[in-house]
Amino acid sequence: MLLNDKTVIITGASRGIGAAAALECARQGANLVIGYSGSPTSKGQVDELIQQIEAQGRKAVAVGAPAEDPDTGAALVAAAVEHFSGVDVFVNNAGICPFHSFLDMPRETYLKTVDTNLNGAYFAVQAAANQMKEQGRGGAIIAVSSISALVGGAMQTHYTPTKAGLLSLMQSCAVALGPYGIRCNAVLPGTIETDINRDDLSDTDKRQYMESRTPLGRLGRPDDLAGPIVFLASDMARYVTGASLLVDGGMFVNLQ
Ligand code: NAD
Ligand code: RM4
Repeated sequence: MLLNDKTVIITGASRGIGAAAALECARQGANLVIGYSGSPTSKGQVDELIQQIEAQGRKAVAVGAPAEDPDTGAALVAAAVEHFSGVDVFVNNAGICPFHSFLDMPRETYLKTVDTNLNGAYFAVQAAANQMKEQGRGGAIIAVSSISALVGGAMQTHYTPTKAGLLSLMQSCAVALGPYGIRCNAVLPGTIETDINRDDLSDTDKRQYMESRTPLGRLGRPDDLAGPIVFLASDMARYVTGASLLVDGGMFVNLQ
């Protein structure tokens, strides 16, 4: 039990990487605050996830609040305080990637992507950090960044800067929050099959290219991220801060 009786907040945890991480945190003994967009579809998925968490003998509450709202972080923290008396781990996972070409990128698509992936995250991390500082027992903050923080994509010019921004945010927050014992790290997933890239990977040529670039021979699954996130959240990583962990089956280093 790496997270016994810890309280973990995860944003965008209705499905995909966030849901897989939430379930593994529960298996490791944590109680969960599940952030989700507030849409009816997400609510149904969250209800199922909560049942799975409760089947592990742990507790979970859901907070429907959009990631782009600067007040969402405070709402998530308030739920953690109300139900579990505080927060030990904050995982910023919510994100969107509406694939689109650069020269005709709609202004709204760009702004929505930056607001959801980065601007909301900034205020959520700030809210979690203030609560952790007040509690005085340290904490762990993890951002789900991306391999796309390090490399570009013609259809991701709105998205990759948000992922680089999250990585940079964790580096600066590691410096700002180290004195309070709050560790800040990033995970950088490669290509993980989820709803975010379902359309993109329905192009067979693109999918085969992504697979062939991956030395471990397959695309990722959401639960491939669960172990790395739990590790960074746990005391096993007590001297790890400001770090970034690629979880990409080797895709990044595969040049030739
Ligand atoms: P996903 O689409 O399955 O999950 C995204 C989650 O974010 C969902 O729960 C969704 O409801 C939530 N979300 C979306 N908009 C939201 C909003 N406005 N407010 C609150 N929640 C919102 O995809 P995923 O792959 O699990 O993505 C999770 C994170 O992982 C994202 O930040 C994504 O950028 C990152 N990531 C994914 C991959 C990949 O290949 N799948 C690679 C690198 C990084
Ligand atoms: C990731 C990476 C993946 C893509 C997802 C949407 O950061 O670029 O290849 O499928 O984003």
